[in-house]
Amino acid sequence: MDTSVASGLRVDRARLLDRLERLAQHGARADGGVCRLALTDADRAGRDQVVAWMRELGLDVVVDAIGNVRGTRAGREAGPPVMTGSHVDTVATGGRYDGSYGVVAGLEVVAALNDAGVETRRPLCVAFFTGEEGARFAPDMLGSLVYVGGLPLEEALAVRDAGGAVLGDELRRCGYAGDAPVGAPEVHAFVELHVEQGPVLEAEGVTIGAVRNLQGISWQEIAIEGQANHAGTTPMRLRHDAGYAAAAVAHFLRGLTRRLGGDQLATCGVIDLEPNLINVIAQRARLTADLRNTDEDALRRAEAELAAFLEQLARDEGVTVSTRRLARFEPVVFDAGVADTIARVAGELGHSVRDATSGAGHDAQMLARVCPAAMIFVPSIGGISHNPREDTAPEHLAAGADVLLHTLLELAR
Ligand code: HGY
Ligand code: MN
Ligand code: MN
Repeated sequence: MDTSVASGLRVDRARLLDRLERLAQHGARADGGVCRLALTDADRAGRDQVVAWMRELGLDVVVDAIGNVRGTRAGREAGPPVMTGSHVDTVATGGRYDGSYGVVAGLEVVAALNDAGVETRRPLCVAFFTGEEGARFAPDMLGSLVYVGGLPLEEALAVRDAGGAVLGDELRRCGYAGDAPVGAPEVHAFVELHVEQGPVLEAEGVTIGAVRNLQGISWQEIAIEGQANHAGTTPMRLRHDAGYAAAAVAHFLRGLTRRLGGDQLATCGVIDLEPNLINVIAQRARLTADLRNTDEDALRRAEAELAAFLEQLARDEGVTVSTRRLARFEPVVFDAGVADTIARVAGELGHSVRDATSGAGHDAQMLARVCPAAMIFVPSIGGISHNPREDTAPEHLAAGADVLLHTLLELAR
């Protein structure tokens, strides 16, 4: 059967958009965004919805011991599948496309092949991975990291969230503590479709990004212990102010990026103070540092400079500072052959395409450890993501799904 781009085989845009809309109802926020933190009831509801669609499409559904879910469509031959997928969990103030789009588009590819009666040589698999965001249980990309054997299962199951809940308990509570083993999967190739979450494609008026690399990520939690005291009676020279120290770290990080330049990024996304009262010098602070760079040596330098600053701050302010690593992934270069296929297919479909670098972490970076992997990006309106305003034009959502369809067909031949 002719399944080439010229055959006219395409996804069904209306069905794609309808499933995206229906998935966004699970964990819907009043502002139009989505909150499906990993292994909460909303995440379970989203998972259940996707599994129901997998079953409707005739996929063989498998849940593994960390809650990753794989729906497989048989090929003419058995053997390692061509896999696509992403994640169903979101940050607390998420949009409706981060993660969801890659999973729903994977299902749409299956639906289009079913409608057209196309049988592929290799099996096709659509997956979603547990806790990609890392916003509740760190590190990010946790499920796919365990899937490829990068984090021991028992260690992952023992991870606690900020409230002390244990990942393994939440997995069981949600009914996704599966039987399938994790560790050394056989995957022929992996392609993840994702919104860019940045401004580049839109700024250049380009529809498709063939993602060839992904920057390194360093997450750490910083705990500062000072001395609570009266804001009105304590002379400045006698203070050990955890609130000031936390603010000094955030200010240092911004200066660090200016000083290092290049691709260095730094974010202080969490700053919690105790007792967090207007007239009490803060006893303690818990904050986070998210450092990213496409260059591993530069990222290590940024980490070293932050460590040196924290030591100096502790001495100067008379506070104690401790750090805990939450995630550390080196930059990843994706498979050139798969990225070339994505670029070529996009061109054949008549879409503008450019090479892209991912600023965000993705499950594809973990699958790249065990098989040839790459990603497809479509534009984010205003470059906005991790924000309820996240949005992408319907024609771009359909274009990305068509590129995914024909890329997977090429890899599954
Ligand atoms: O943090 C990230 O880059 C991804 O959204 N988990
Ligand atoms: Mn994502
Ligand atoms: Mn995300």
